[in-house]
Amino acid sequence: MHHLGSTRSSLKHDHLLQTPDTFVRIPLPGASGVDFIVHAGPQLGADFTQMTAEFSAGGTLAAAPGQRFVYVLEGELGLVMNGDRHLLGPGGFAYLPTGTDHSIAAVGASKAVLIEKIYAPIADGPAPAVVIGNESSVAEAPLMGDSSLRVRSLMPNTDEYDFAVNTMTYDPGAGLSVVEVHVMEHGLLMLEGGGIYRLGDSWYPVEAGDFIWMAPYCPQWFGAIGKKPAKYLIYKDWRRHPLGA
Ligand code: UGY
Ligand code: MN
Repeated sequence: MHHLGSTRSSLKHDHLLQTPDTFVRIPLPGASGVDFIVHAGPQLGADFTQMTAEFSAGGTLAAAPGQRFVYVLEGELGLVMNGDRHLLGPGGFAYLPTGTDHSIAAVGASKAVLIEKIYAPIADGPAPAVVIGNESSVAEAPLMGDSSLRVRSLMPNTDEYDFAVNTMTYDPGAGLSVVEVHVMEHGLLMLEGGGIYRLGDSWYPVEAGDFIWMAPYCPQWFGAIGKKPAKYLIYKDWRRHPLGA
């Protein structure tokens, strides 16, 4: 069914809402047994790439073009590094700095968020290190004192890291306390529940499975609607001077 050409997907100069009915799967060089949905990249105006990687059993990724962050949505990925094998199940994540010698292979059919970014070094700054974890063991913090809106920071918040990846969980009825307008861009995947997202001058109903890109300074607000919490995974560039100095 083609719904006569209608979709909730919308592309505007400062944001993209991409809903699953419009996802197109492509192969990428060097990967095998993996379909990629490219949500954001330089073609969109983004300074990072965010993809969903859909693995068949045994599927493998190619080497990363820069830093790589992987977050498992479904199934299980085997990450091999320095002779050690780490099994990442749902909620498992890994941050691999540029040049980290590693391989990633799916144990069975699996799905993961893949975020890649060219590193922005700071003069004489320390180098970032590998991070491996599971979201379930990261403590939640209320956003600006609001316990109905909880944030988990998956990346260390120190100068060596030039991006952040957080999950945000909203109880039904909870919302951002302000319309944010900020220099950082965002890549966002709705993981659970739904609500209304304001992006620029548009208000959209959103639900689990939707992807959103927000350009720098895109006005943004979210309110959760429904009987269960809404949750999303959100990327932002972080801790870098806007002049790149
Ligand atoms: O981290 C953030 O900027 C986050 N509060 N933005 C958002 O949820 N749209
Ligand atoms: Mn924001």
